[in-house]
Amino acid sequence: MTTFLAGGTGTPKLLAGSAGVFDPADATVVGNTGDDVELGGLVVCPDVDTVLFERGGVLDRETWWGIADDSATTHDYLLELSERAGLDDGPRYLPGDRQTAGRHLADWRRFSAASEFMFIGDRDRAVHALRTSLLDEGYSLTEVTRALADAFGLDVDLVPMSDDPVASIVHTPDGELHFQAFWVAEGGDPEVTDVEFRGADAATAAPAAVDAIRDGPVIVGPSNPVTSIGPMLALDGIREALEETAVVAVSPFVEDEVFSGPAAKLMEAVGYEASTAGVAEAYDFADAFVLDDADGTDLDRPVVRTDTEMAEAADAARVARACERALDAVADLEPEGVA
Ligand code: FO1
Repeated sequence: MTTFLAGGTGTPKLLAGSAGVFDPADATVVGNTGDDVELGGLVVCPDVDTVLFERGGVLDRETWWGIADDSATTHDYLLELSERAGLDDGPRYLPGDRQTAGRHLADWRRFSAASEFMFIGDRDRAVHALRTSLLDEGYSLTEVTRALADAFGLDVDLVPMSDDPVASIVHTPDGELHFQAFWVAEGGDPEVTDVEFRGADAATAAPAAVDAIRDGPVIVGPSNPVTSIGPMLALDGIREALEETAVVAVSPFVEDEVFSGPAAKLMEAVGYEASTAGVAEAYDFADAFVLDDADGTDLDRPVVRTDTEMAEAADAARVARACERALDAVADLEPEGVA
């Protein structure tokens, strides 16, 4: 068994080329759900869907989200109708009293379809409609995700981190923004003072996610430590499970340079240095790290170095092999007789 913690593009890119190193049939992928939204009544799970679409062979590899060559008929018509109705001022949050008055899984992340601020392709929207209807039929997000995984012929077991709502809320000097409003609508520009995982205290980690982490070993790909992995760590039981299993983490930084995305700004906002050293502090449960060849950070745990930039599947295979070597280094540290 190997368990991957996935969010954003880092871990999905690693997964895309790791089949020759880690057997997909023995792999579980735990997807972040902190950046999920309910948009126009449909539950959208971006991080789960990137894995779903990548492993299902339909991912748009230009963006690493959404379905390749998807049409935009509904999205474009929604924007046209919104404009004609004078409703083109999105993102339009549902009113405060509606944020917790509908589908429980969508608490604190509800947006109107008026002035739809995220691009949702037509096929992508069908996935969200099916997911939402199955949730409304009473299935858990874990069950629904596995049903979608069957529909896309996935070779890995894909499960969400929780069946309960956890909303990543970015605090700025001008107020709160849901992560998607911060990232998609505001382009990640606002100053960030804090990041909150709303609902995490009351949420339960999905049993399938905790079991997979306990079974281990675990690979944390080069995902954003704050908004991709942070929501998982905020759930009771996940950090404890990680502490008890062999964990290798790939740094999304080369010293203090991040490959892509808002990780640096978000790390600083929650009190970590925006660097590999900061990642090692945030991941105190990690037993070994994979760092870039150009990253000279001195860590207190075993390190395997390689070129960690992943443009092609061959790059991902190289990083996956480095993860395998890092896991071997962890096994060498284990006392005799301990698995
Ligand atoms: N990212 C964008 O930058 N713009 C979009 O319009 C957008 C739409 C979108 C729709 C579905 C989906 O699953 C992901 C989407 N993303 C979009 C990506 C998403 O904002 C983030 O990259 C992830 O949440 C970060 O992990």
